[in-house]
Amino acid sequence: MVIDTQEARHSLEKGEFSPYFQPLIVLRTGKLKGFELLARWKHPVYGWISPDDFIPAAEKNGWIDALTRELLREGFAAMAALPAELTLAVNISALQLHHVNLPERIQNLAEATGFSLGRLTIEITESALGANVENARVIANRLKALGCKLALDDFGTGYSSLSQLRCLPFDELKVDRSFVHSMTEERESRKIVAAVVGLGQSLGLITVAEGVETQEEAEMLLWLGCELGQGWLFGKPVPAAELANVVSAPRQRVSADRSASRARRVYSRSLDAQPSQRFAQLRAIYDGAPVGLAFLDTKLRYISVNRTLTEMNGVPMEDHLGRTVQEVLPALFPKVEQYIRRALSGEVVPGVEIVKPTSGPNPGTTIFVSYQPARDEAGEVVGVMISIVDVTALKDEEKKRLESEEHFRYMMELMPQIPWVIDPEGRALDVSQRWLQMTGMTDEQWRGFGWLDALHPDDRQPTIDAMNRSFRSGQSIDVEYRVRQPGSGWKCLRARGSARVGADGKIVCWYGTLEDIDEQKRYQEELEHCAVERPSISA
Ligand code: G
Ligand code: G
Ligand code: MN
Repeated sequence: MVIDTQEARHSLEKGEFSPYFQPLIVLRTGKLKGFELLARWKHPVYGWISPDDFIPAAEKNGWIDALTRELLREGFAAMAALPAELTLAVNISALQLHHVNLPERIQNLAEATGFSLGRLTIEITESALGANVENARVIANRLKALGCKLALDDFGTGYSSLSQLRCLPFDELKVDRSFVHSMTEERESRKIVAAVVGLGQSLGLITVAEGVETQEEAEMLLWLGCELGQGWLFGKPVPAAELANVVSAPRQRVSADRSASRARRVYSRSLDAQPSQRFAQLRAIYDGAPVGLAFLDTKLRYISVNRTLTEMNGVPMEDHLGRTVQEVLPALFPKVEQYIRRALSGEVVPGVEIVKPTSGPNPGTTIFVSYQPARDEAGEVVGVMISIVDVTALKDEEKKRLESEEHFRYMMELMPQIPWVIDPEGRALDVSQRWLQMTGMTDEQWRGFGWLDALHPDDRQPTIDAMNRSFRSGQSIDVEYRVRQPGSGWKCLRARGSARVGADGKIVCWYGTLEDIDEQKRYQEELEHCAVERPSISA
């Protein structure tokens, strides 16, 4: 569209141009940081004219300074009425950055409206820097001396962006909205945004994402470590009259509970520390863990290992990094490859017990290994996290325990008495195999109160009574009863047992033995028989 210079200047005088303000948000807290001032022109005949049309015309035809002066005057006045911590960002054209009196003019406007320049950020597009970098640098330094901050706008769209970054003392980097907008769909955009945010962080710059339209984009940006966000999600540009409403509007945190995973929330919280500090803290935790830890890339190369793992593998850190598992641990590799590949295909392999091969380091030790896919901000698997615990000592303990249990069982089965264990109410918990042989009961039948079924009906109640007395008093059990022997009638047994008392003074269970007193009984009966007969003889 062709814009007539005369008419534009006339419009400027009539006040048809006005500043609009778009909110900038701190992604981590969701709080309002400030606004970017955007020029708007409402023509009485043509309606809204886009800045993309009139800014180039204003630059070309020499009325950009007049326009900027008008916008800043109104913008500063509007901001002066808002809380002092809110900032204002303004766009400055390439040309203007070469005007030696730019800092002075800005300073005068600020003073006239009572606006502090500590709140001002000057946004410069990378293409704006143009040929005379030296001149731009002098002006930029003077603006900084006045307290202004400098932002590199629309980063990533022009060419030689990286060399521009070196030219001026920038404080902020604004990631162009074309990348932000496609980052949730396009892997390339996402990687570019991640890299730009990383670049900004490593240069100590505040990173700002432009054109944030969805919650998903905001979450991803937060997760990447981007600090500020701007876009329709947080608010469209508004005129000065609506500023107070925007300032007082309630705001939501980006990383609310909807956030995709716990890991992301934990990560965003750890952003409280400076990146370098955070790294040192994590490194200390990582190295100090009593667990071997490693990160492999998709080509099965070690990207990172902790100290514990270097000791477990008997291989120094530097001999791990960049080399594959197969190269570092050739003997172990065939045993673990399948699990690594499963994790790379997205499966969590939570715990595998592996005995180390005799030809590798620490032969014969048993390790317990977990494999977890590592994903990037869009869920794509980018590697595998491995954690390894040496369980050799535990395994040895278990083996010893099993052996000792085995000894005990063997001894029990050889004893003439039949051992048993019952709970404090009389339910059978364990009994020797010989009880089964003797009574013909199956494993299911004797459990609980089932064992009572083997008793002679006349002996059942007296046995229960006697045991209940012991349960109440804690005194030893000592009862006699007859049990059914399939095919050979009744056998007389004597059951004796004592309580095992727990730390709380309560009975945990009862241990006891059964003794075959059949012959003894028969002998006794015979004796009694004799005794009964004897008087009749003597009579
Ligand atoms: O909302 P939007 O259409 O306002 O902005 C279009 C482009 O115009 C953006 O790249 C923005 O940086 C630029 N722009 C908006 N206002 C100004 C201004 O006051 N001065 C300059 N130089 N550029 C502006
Ligand atoms: O100066 P800069 O190029 O950053 O100006 C911001 C531009 O982006 C303006 O044109 C503004 O209207 C536009 N804009 C701001 N937020 C959004 C957004 O969420 N989506 C889109 N598509 N444009 C936006
Ligand atoms: Mn801008």
